[in-house]
Amino acid sequence: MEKIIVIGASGQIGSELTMALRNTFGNENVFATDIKQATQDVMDSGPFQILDVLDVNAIREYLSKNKITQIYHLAAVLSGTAEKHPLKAWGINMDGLFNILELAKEIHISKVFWPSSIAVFGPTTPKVNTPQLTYTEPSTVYGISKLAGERWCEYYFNKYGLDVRSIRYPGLISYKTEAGGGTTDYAVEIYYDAIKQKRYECFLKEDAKLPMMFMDDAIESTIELMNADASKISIRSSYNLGGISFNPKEIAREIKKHIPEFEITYKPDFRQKIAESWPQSIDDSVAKKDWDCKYIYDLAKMTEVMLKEVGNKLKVKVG
Ligand code: AKB
Repeated sequence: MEKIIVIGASGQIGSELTMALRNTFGNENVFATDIKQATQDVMDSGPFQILDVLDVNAIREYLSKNKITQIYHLAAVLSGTAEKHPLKAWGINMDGLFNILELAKEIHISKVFWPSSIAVFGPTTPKVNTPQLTYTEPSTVYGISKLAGERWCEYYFNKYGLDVRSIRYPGLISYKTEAGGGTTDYAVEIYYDAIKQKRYECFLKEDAKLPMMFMDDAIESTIELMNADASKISIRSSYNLGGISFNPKEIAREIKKHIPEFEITYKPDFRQKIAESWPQSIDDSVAKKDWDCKYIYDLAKMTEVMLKEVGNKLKVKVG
Protein backbone atom coordinates (compact mmCIF):
# COMPACT_ATOMS: atom_id res chain seq x y z
CA MET A 1 0.00 0.00 0.00
CA GLU A 2 1.26 3.45 -0.95
CA LYS A 3 1.90 5.91 1.88
CA ILE A 4 1.65 9.45 0.57
CA ILE A 5 2.77 12.76 2.03
CA VAL A 6 1.33 16.08 0.85
CA ILE A 7 3.63 18.98 1.69
CA GLY A 8 1.66 22.22 1.51
CA ALA A 9 -1.63 20.49 2.34
CA SER A 10 -3.21 23.69 3.71
CA GLY A 11 -2.82 25.62 0.44
CA GLN A 12 -5.19 26.11 -2.47
CA ILE A 13 -4.18 22.90 -4.30
CA GLY A 14 -3.13 20.89 -1.26
CA SER A 15 -6.41 21.12 0.61
CA GLU A 16 -8.31 19.57 -2.32
CA LEU A 17 -5.63 17.18 -3.51
CA THR A 18 -5.25 15.71 0.00
CA MET A 19 -8.96 14.87 0.13
CA ALA A 20 -8.93 13.39 -3.38
CA LEU A 21 -5.89 11.22 -2.53
CA ARG A 22 -7.52 10.08 0.72
CA ASN A 23 -10.59 8.97 -1.27
CA THR A 24 -8.39 6.78 -3.43
CA PHE A 25 -5.69 5.55 -1.06
CA GLY A 26 -7.51 5.60 2.28
CA ASN A 27 -7.53 8.37 4.90
CA GLU A 28 -4.83 6.81 7.04
CA ASN A 29 -2.40 6.51 4.11
CA VAL A 30 -2.30 10.18 3.12
CA PHE A 31 -0.23 12.35 5.46
CA ALA A 32 -1.04 16.06 5.24
CA THR A 33 1.66 18.54 6.31
CA ASP A 34 2.06 22.30 6.19
CA ILE A 35 3.45 25.20 8.22
CA LYS A 36 -0.11 26.27 9.01
CA GLN A 37 -3.34 24.55 10.05
CA ALA A 38 -5.33 22.92 7.26
CA THR A 39 -9.06 23.02 6.46
CA GLN A 40 -11.32 21.21 8.90
CA ASP A 41 -11.95 18.28 6.55
CA VAL A 42 -8.20 17.73 6.03
CA MET A 43 -7.55 17.94 9.81
CA ASP A 44 -10.45 15.65 10.69
CA SER A 45 -10.16 12.98 8.03
CA GLY A 46 -6.59 11.74 8.46
CA PRO A 47 -3.08 12.44 9.75
CA PHE A 48 -1.95 16.07 9.83
CA GLN A 49 1.40 17.43 11.00
CA ILE A 50 2.84 20.93 11.17
CA LEU A 51 6.08 20.58 9.17
CA ASP A 52 8.37 23.03 7.40
CA VAL A 53 9.80 21.88 4.05
CA LEU A 54 12.95 23.85 4.88
CA ASP A 55 13.55 21.68 7.98
CA VAL A 56 15.22 18.77 6.23
CA ASN A 57 15.86 16.71 9.38
CA ALA A 58 12.26 16.95 10.56
CA ILE A 59 11.06 15.89 7.10
CA ARG A 60 13.51 12.98 6.92
CA GLU A 61 12.30 11.74 10.28
CA TYR A 62 8.62 12.11 9.34
CA LEU A 63 9.10 10.30 6.01
CA SER A 64 10.86 7.35 7.59
CA LYS A 65 8.58 7.15 10.66
CA ASN A 66 5.52 6.90 8.39
CA LYS A 67 7.19 4.74 5.70
CA ILE A 68 6.27 7.26 3.00
CA THR A 69 6.45 5.98 -0.60
CA GLN A 70 5.17 9.00 -2.60
CA ILE A 71 5.64 12.75 -2.15
CA TYR A 72 3.47 15.62 -3.42
CA HIS A 73 5.53 18.75 -2.75
CA LEU A 74 3.26 21.76 -3.28
CA ALA A 75 4.66 24.41 -0.92
CA ALA A 76 5.77 27.54 -2.80
CA VAL A 77 5.67 31.34 -2.82
CA LEU A 78 3.55 32.52 -5.78
CA SER A 79 4.27 35.22 -8.38
CA GLY A 80 2.93 38.38 -6.73
CA THR A 81 4.39 37.71 -3.28
CA ALA A 82 7.69 36.57 -4.79
CA GLU A 83 8.12 39.94 -6.53
CA LYS A 84 7.84 41.63 -3.10
CA HIS A 85 10.36 39.28 -1.43
CA PRO A 86 12.57 37.95 -4.25
CA LEU A 87 15.37 36.29 -2.27
CA LYS A 88 13.12 34.84 0.37
CA ALA A 89 10.85 33.39 -2.33
CA TRP A 90 13.83 31.97 -4.21
CA GLY A 91 15.05 30.33 -0.99
CA ILE A 92 11.71 28.74 -0.15
CA ASN A 93 10.95 27.59 -3.69
CA MET A 94 14.40 26.20 -4.47
CA ASP A 95 15.64 24.93 -1.09
CA GLY A 96 12.27 23.29 -0.49
CA LEU A 97 12.51 21.46 -3.81
CA PHE A 98 16.13 20.41 -3.24
CA ASN A 99 15.27 19.02 0.19
CA ILE A 100 12.56 16.88 -1.36
CA LEU A 101 14.59 15.72 -4.37
CA GLU A 102 17.56 14.78 -2.18
CA LEU A 103 15.44 12.96 0.42
CA ALA A 104 13.48 11.17 -2.30
CA LYS A 105 16.76 9.93 -3.77
CA GLU A 106 18.18 9.02 -0.37
CA ILE A 107 15.23 6.97 0.88
CA HIS A 108 14.06 5.56 -2.47
CA ILE A 109 10.72 7.29 -2.77
CA SER A 110 8.80 5.72 -5.67
CA LYS A 111 7.18 8.89 -7.11
CA VAL A 112 7.37 12.66 -6.59
CA PHE A 113 4.88 15.26 -7.82
CA TRP A 114 5.99 18.89 -8.03
CA PRO A 115 3.92 21.68 -9.57
CA SER A 116 5.36 24.03 -12.14
CA SER A 117 3.45 26.92 -13.73
CA ILE A 118 2.74 28.92 -16.88
CA ALA A 119 5.11 31.37 -15.17
CA VAL A 120 8.05 29.52 -16.75
CA PHE A 121 7.15 31.39 -19.93
CA GLY A 122 8.19 34.99 -20.47
CA PRO A 123 7.99 37.96 -22.80
CA THR A 124 9.79 36.14 -25.65
CA THR A 125 7.45 33.13 -25.57
CA PRO A 126 4.75 32.91 -28.28
CA LYS A 127 1.60 34.00 -26.45
CA VAL A 128 -1.08 32.10 -28.29
CA ASN A 129 -1.28 28.32 -28.09
CA THR A 130 2.13 28.26 -26.39
CA PRO A 131 3.89 25.00 -27.33
CA GLN A 132 5.34 22.48 -24.87
CA LEU A 133 8.82 23.26 -26.11
CA THR A 134 9.50 26.94 -26.76
CA TYR A 135 11.40 29.99 -25.50
CA THR A 136 11.35 30.04 -21.71
CA GLU A 137 12.81 33.32 -20.50
CA PRO A 138 10.69 34.19 -17.45
CA SER A 139 10.97 37.71 -16.07
CA THR A 140 9.63 36.99 -12.56
CA VAL A 141 11.38 35.42 -9.56
CA TYR A 142 8.60 32.87 -9.30
CA GLY A 143 8.94 31.99 -12.99
CA ILE A 144 12.71 31.68 -12.73
CA SER A 145 12.35 29.39 -9.70
CA LYS A 146 9.80 27.22 -11.51
CA LEU A 147 11.96 26.98 -14.64
CA ALA A 148 15.04 26.09 -12.56
CA GLY A 149 12.91 23.56 -10.66
CA GLU A 150 11.82 21.93 -13.91
CA ARG A 151 15.40 21.57 -15.04
CA TRP A 152 16.37 20.00 -11.69
CA CYS A 153 13.43 17.58 -11.76
CA GLU A 154 14.50 16.38 -15.19
CA TYR A 155 18.10 16.15 -13.98
CA TYR A 156 17.14 13.94 -11.01
CA PHE A 157 15.15 11.69 -13.34
CA ASN A 158 17.99 11.37 -15.87
CA LYS A 159 20.82 11.08 -13.37
CA TYR A 160 19.25 9.15 -10.48
CA GLY A 161 16.16 7.56 -12.04
CA LEU A 162 13.88 9.44 -9.64
CA ASP A 163 10.29 9.28 -10.95
CA VAL A 164 9.40 12.98 -10.73
CA ARG A 165 6.28 14.18 -12.54
CA SER A 166 5.08 17.72 -13.00
CA ILE A 167 2.41 19.96 -14.53
CA ARG A 168 2.67 23.61 -15.55
CA TYR A 169 -0.56 24.71 -13.90
CA PRO A 170 -2.46 27.64 -15.36
CA GLY A 171 -4.21 29.98 -12.88
CA LEU A 172 -6.27 27.77 -10.59
CA ILE A 173 -9.79 28.67 -9.56
CA SER A 174 -11.40 27.13 -6.50
CA TYR A 175 -13.80 27.87 -3.66
CA LYS A 176 -12.59 25.60 -0.83
CA THR A 177 -9.34 27.38 -0.01
CA GLU A 178 -8.54 30.83 -1.33
CA ALA A 179 -5.41 31.39 -3.38
CA GLY A 180 -2.75 33.69 -1.98
CA GLY A 181 -0.14 35.89 -3.61
CA GLY A 182 -0.68 34.95 -7.26
CA THR A 183 -1.34 37.04 -10.37
CA THR A 184 -4.25 34.87 -11.44
CA ASP A 185 -5.93 35.22 -8.02
CA TYR A 186 -8.20 37.96 -9.37
CA ALA A 187 -10.28 35.21 -10.95
CA VAL A 188 -11.05 33.82 -7.48
CA GLU A 189 -11.45 37.16 -5.66
CA ILE A 190 -13.94 38.37 -8.26
CA TYR A 191 -16.51 35.73 -7.24
CA TYR A 192 -16.25 36.62 -3.54
CA ASP A 193 -16.60 40.36 -4.19
CA ALA A 194 -19.39 39.85 -6.72
CA ILE A 195 -21.40 38.06 -4.04
CA LYS A 196 -20.40 40.25 -1.09
CA GLN A 197 -20.62 43.72 -2.66
CA LYS A 198 -21.71 43.28 -6.28
CA ARG A 199 -18.60 45.01 -7.53
CA TYR A 200 -14.94 44.20 -7.99
CA GLU A 201 -11.88 46.35 -8.56
CA CYS A 202 -9.55 44.29 -10.73
CA PHE A 203 -5.76 44.58 -10.42
CA LEU A 204 -5.34 43.55 -14.07
CA LYS A 205 -6.55 45.32 -17.23
CA GLU A 206 -9.81 44.24 -18.84
CA ASP A 207 -8.07 42.49 -21.74
CA ALA A 208 -5.43 40.60 -19.69
CA LYS A 209 -6.19 37.16 -21.08
CA LEU A 210 -4.61 34.23 -19.21
CA PRO A 211 -4.92 30.44 -19.14
CA MET A 212 -6.97 29.25 -16.15
CA MET A 213 -8.42 26.01 -14.83
CA PHE A 214 -11.11 24.98 -12.38
CA MET A 215 -9.62 23.08 -9.44
CA ASP A 216 -11.61 19.87 -10.05
CA ASP A 217 -10.01 19.58 -13.49
CA ALA A 218 -6.55 20.33 -12.07
CA ILE A 219 -6.91 17.64 -9.38
CA GLU A 220 -8.23 15.13 -11.90
CA SER A 221 -5.29 15.84 -14.23
CA THR A 222 -2.74 15.57 -11.42
CA ILE A 223 -4.04 12.18 -10.35
CA GLU A 224 -4.24 11.05 -13.97
CA LEU A 225 -0.58 11.99 -14.53
CA MET A 226 0.56 10.29 -11.31
CA ASN A 227 -1.36 7.10 -12.22
CA ALA A 228 0.03 6.95 -15.75
CA ASP A 229 2.45 4.19 -16.61
CA ALA A 230 6.02 5.53 -16.40
CA SER A 231 6.63 4.43 -19.99
CA LYS A 232 4.03 6.99 -21.15
CA ILE A 233 5.73 9.98 -19.53
CA SER A 234 7.83 11.60 -22.25
CA ILE A 235 8.23 14.94 -20.44
CA ARG A 236 10.30 14.91 -17.27
CA SER A 237 10.49 18.69 -16.89
CA SER A 238 6.80 19.64 -16.75
CA TYR A 239 3.70 19.21 -18.90
CA ASN A 240 1.77 22.11 -20.45
CA LEU A 241 -1.90 22.06 -19.42
CA GLY A 242 -4.36 24.28 -21.26
CA GLY A 243 -7.61 24.66 -19.37
CA ILE A 244 -9.67 27.68 -20.37
CA SER A 245 -8.48 31.12 -21.43
CA PHE A 246 -10.35 34.33 -20.63
CA ASN A 247 -9.77 37.93 -19.57
CA PRO A 248 -11.31 39.95 -16.70
CA LYS A 249 -13.95 41.48 -19.00
CA GLU A 250 -15.14 38.03 -20.09
CA ILE A 251 -15.38 36.59 -16.57
CA ALA A 252 -17.25 39.74 -15.46
CA ARG A 253 -19.71 39.31 -18.34
CA GLU A 254 -20.31 35.72 -17.26
CA ILE A 255 -20.91 36.76 -13.62
CA LYS A 256 -23.38 39.43 -14.78
CA LYS A 257 -25.58 36.71 -16.23
CA HIS A 258 -26.19 35.57 -12.63
CA ILE A 259 -25.81 38.91 -10.81
CA PRO A 260 -27.06 41.60 -13.26
CA GLU A 261 -26.08 44.49 -10.91
CA PHE A 262 -22.45 43.34 -10.82
CA GLU A 263 -19.91 46.00 -11.89
CA ILE A 264 -16.19 45.65 -12.51
CA THR A 265 -13.63 48.49 -12.48
CA TYR A 266 -9.94 48.31 -13.31
CA LYS A 267 -6.95 49.53 -11.34
CA PRO A 268 -3.95 47.63 -12.71
CA ASP A 269 -0.99 47.26 -10.33
CA PHE A 270 2.44 45.58 -10.62
CA ARG A 271 0.77 42.26 -11.40
CA GLN A 272 -0.40 43.57 -14.79
CA LYS A 273 3.22 43.45 -15.98
CA ILE A 274 3.52 39.86 -14.77
CA ALA A 275 0.31 38.93 -16.62
CA GLU A 276 1.60 40.58 -19.80
CA SER A 277 4.70 38.39 -19.69
CA TRP A 278 2.65 35.15 -19.59
CA PRO A 279 0.88 33.26 -22.40
CA GLN A 280 -2.78 33.80 -23.26
CA SER A 281 -3.44 30.19 -24.20
CA ILE A 282 -1.57 26.91 -23.98
CA ASP A 283 -1.05 23.98 -26.32
CA ASP A 284 -1.36 20.82 -24.23
CA SER A 285 -1.35 18.28 -27.04
CA VAL A 286 1.68 16.47 -25.58
CA ALA A 287 -0.11 15.87 -22.24
CA LYS A 288 -3.20 14.75 -24.16
CA LYS A 289 -1.19 12.31 -26.24
CA ASP A 290 0.93 10.93 -23.36
CA TRP A 291 -1.61 10.48 -20.56
CA ASP A 292 -4.95 11.61 -21.92
CA CYS A 293 -5.49 14.76 -19.86
CA LYS A 294 -8.97 16.22 -20.26
CA TYR A 295 -11.16 18.94 -18.71
CA ILE A 296 -14.84 19.27 -18.01
CA TYR A 297 -15.22 22.91 -17.01
CA ASP A 298 -15.60 25.89 -19.33
CA LEU A 299 -16.06 29.49 -18.14
CA ALA A 300 -19.87 29.23 -17.94
CA LYS A 301 -19.92 25.97 -16.00
CA MET A 302 -17.14 27.09 -13.66
CA THR A 303 -18.91 30.40 -12.94
CA GLU A 304 -22.13 28.60 -12.10
CA VAL A 305 -20.36 26.33 -9.59
CA MET A 306 -18.19 29.12 -8.13
CA LEU A 307 -21.17 31.42 -7.49
CA LYS A 308 -23.19 28.61 -5.94
CA GLU A 309 -20.39 27.34 -3.69
CA VAL A 310 -18.95 30.72 -2.66
CA GLY A 311 -22.56 31.82 -2.05
CA ASN A 312 -23.07 28.79 0.25
CA LYS A 313 -19.85 29.60 2.07
CA LEU A 314 -20.89 33.23 2.58
CA LYS A 315 -24.49 32.16 3.28
CA VAL A 316 -25.84 34.26 0.42
CA LYS A 317 -28.18 32.89 -2.24
CA VAL A 318 -27.06 33.95 -5.72
CA GLY A 319 -29.45 34.56 -8.64
C1 AKB B 1 0.32 32.76 -9.87
O1 AKB B 1 -0.49 33.57 -10.35
O2 AKB B 1 1.40 33.07 -9.37
C2 AKB B 1 -0.02 31.28 -9.93
C3 AKB B 1 0.51 30.64 -11.15
C4 AKB B 1 -0.02 30.98 -12.49
O3 AKB B 1 1.37 29.81 -11.06
N1 AKB B 1 -1.43 31.11 -9.85
